[in-house]
Amino acid sequence: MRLKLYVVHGSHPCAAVERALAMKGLSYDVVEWLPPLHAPLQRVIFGVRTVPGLKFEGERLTGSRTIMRRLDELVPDPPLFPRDAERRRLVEEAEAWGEEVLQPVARELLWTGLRRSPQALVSYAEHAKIRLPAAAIRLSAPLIARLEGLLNRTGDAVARADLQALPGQLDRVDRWIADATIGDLEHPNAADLQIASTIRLLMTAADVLPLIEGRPCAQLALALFPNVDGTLPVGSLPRA
Ligand SMILES: N[C@@H](CCC(=O)N[C@@H](CS)C(=O)NCC(=O)O)C(=O)O
Repeated sequence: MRLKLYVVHGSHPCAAVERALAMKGLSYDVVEWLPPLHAPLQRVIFGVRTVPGLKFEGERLTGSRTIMRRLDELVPDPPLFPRDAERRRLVEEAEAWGEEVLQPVARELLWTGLRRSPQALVSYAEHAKIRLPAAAIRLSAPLIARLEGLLNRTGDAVARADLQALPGQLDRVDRWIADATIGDLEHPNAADLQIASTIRLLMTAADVLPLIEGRPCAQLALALFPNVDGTLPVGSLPRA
């Protein structure tokens, strides 16, 4: 079976799906888009504008949660969802929250910060497959950050609200680690991947890092996603 994964370098839901593919031992080809061009291209191929997208044997799937479920059907071991019904319910609840509530926070904060510090975009492209000269990224960064800000409906007011809400959201994640809904490093589940990929990306923002470091969720994020490109310098985000 030949799988083709459509991604944007640095996208956290793409990182979550790539980790799931690796856990399942599935090999796959990667098609990497340049943001924000991925939006129209994904729309043509998949009918929706977001990454990740997965194509294989006539199937076209988008959405990290949909893809995780299909991967679990294709290769049941190791499972991404517990087999016990009650445990599965708890993991699905955490996963849904991770996708719907926490995942957008990373996009909103980073694109807001990158509007103030567009040159930092070079660091987020460090290990991208599409090798663009740093000078070209620097030149296009202000426009990309502006377009992505619009696409993600973000700006200073959104970022301020996100920063205010984040400590409470991280407390919630730490409680899930404490009650073992997530946090089993030997057997990460879909909620681990969904939540930890977002927290890891948030940790690249120097204004956000102090809210996260030292917490159990920081350890989880670093363990599951040790290598993530990018550094958003201090002062890129408005104060909460
Ligand atoms: N929540 C969905 C959507 C993911 C998503 O929004 N991906 C971003 C990149 S991190 C994207 O494709 N944004 C482009 C857009 O909103 O048009 C998922 O987990 O698959």
